[in-house]
Amino acid sequence: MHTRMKIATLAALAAFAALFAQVPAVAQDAAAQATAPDAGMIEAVSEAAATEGSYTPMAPTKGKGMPTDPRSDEPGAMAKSLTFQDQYTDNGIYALGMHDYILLPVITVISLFVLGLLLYVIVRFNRRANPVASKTTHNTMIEVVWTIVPVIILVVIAVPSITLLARQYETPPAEAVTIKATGYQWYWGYTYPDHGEIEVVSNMLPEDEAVRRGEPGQLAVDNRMVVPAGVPLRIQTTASDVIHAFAVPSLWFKMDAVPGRLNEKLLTIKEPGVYYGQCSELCGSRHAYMPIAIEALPPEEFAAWVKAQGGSMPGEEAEAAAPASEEAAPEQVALLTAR
Ligand SMILES: [Cu+2]
Repeated sequence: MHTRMKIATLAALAAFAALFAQVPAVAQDAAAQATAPDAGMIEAVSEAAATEGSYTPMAPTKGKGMPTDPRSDEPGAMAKSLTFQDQYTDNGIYALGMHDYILLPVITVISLFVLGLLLYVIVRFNRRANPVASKTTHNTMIEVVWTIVPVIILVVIAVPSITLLARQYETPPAEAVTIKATGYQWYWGYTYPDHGEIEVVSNMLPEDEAVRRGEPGQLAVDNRMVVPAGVPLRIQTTASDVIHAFAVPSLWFKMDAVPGRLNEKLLTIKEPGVYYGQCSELCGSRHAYMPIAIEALPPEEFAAWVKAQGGSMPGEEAEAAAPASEEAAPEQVALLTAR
């Protein structure tokens, strides 16, 4: 039973991979039509953003934080497009290691073993080769082996699997930088409660504009979610209309964004870079056109970006709080006049 399920899983994986390989081409055709009317608006927004501050969007590194096009000329592009993206978080590296060094070998060995058994039975025990069938019904040794071996295999898989599950539920530390991602039909909004309530509205760039900027089509956005690298982030997700999901494959991060609910998860990006993702919950007609682009910057550059957005770093809250004391002034005035 166990081995049959494994084969079924493998077949499903293969079918899924084949399906996945076709998606970009279909999506691109649709995008060309769907995004055309928004082009002017997005252009205007991005130009306004560019003139605001000293921050210049980071150029993405080819093959990092983005899927690989199987049709590209890069060596090994086809193989790379069939598996996971390179990982840039500890959990991602752990999970991908588990996939590459435990799950895939186990699946392969079991599949080949079962295939071998089937071929052996077909050749050795067909009616012609074996006219008088054996009446054997039980073999204690074989029954013990085919019970114990699958148990051992499952335990071998369970240990790293449960470890990974526990790691993914790790609570963000108190000093983590909070960023709240809100899903809208059909774009993302990012707010920074620790940084003077900066709000970033992030819309997909039209295909030709993305290509002009050297970014992957369908994944590039006008305003990215900018975060510090190497620092624990408390990513919160919610939605304003329907359920969306905030997912970035190269960071091993996926979390539902549900209206009326605040989900929270720890994310620590190991190194600076641009990491692309997509909404991963069917959320309506433009579900495919609300990509996510995270730009992880060294902490000093992140602070500069915060300044450019008109926000403040947590240490500078004293300055920001100064005008608030003026609000208290009328009471003081009242006290003074009462004397
Ligand atoms: Cu969505």
